[in-house]
Amino acid sequence: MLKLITFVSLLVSQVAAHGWVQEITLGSKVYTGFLPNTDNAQNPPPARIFRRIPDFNPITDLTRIDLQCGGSPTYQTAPAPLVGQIAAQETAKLNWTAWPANHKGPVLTYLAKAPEGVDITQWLPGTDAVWFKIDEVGKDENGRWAASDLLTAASGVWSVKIPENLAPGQYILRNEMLASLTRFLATAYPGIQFFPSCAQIEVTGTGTGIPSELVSIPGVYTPESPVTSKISKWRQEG
Ligand SMILES: [Cu+2]
Repeated sequence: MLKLITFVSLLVSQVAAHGWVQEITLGSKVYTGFLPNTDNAQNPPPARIFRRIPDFNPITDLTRIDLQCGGSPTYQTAPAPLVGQIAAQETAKLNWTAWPANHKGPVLTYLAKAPEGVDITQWLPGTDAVWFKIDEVGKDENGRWAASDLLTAASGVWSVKIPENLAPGQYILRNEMLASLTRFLATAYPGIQFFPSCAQIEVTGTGTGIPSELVSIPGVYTPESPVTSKISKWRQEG
């Protein structure tokens, strides 16, 4: 009987516990996130700098375009109407809603620069190779994972510095939680849950840097990637 109660309560906590970015601070400026539960109930939804998401459910199919900025087969994301402002070498602080302790994995952050002459409020990258990673945190020396241990220790705020030599322009800032659930420790694809969140930002400064190696999303992860196959091994090794 005790086992049954524990199982049921775990189910309940999982349903309640996925999340989204509820607020972002760019330098010293604060912007509300896209809040799926309330924003989707309004028509039109409130204007945000974040691309819309349907709910708090994860992406697990790595071939779906929804891996880029969220979405589902019946609800596609879209460019957002607003753009946040941040200077190169300032820090973006992404405030996630409470993250479940059993959803452990790395946290990654990518940027994609809107092509010259294209307004980011109209831009959908599709499967073009436009993304580069600016931050990745896995497991620290004490065995604490970025998600959820380090995130929770930082009160749900994930901080990422915008590279100091980054060329100015409009970018999609894509912050992503990966989770392998303790109780569903998978050994094959699909097993990892992906939670991407995309904010539109205007980076200012005098930098000139743009990486030459760019990846596509979807595309960067495959079922054979270390993070998506042999998941229990990944969890052990970090
Ligand atoms: Cu989950």
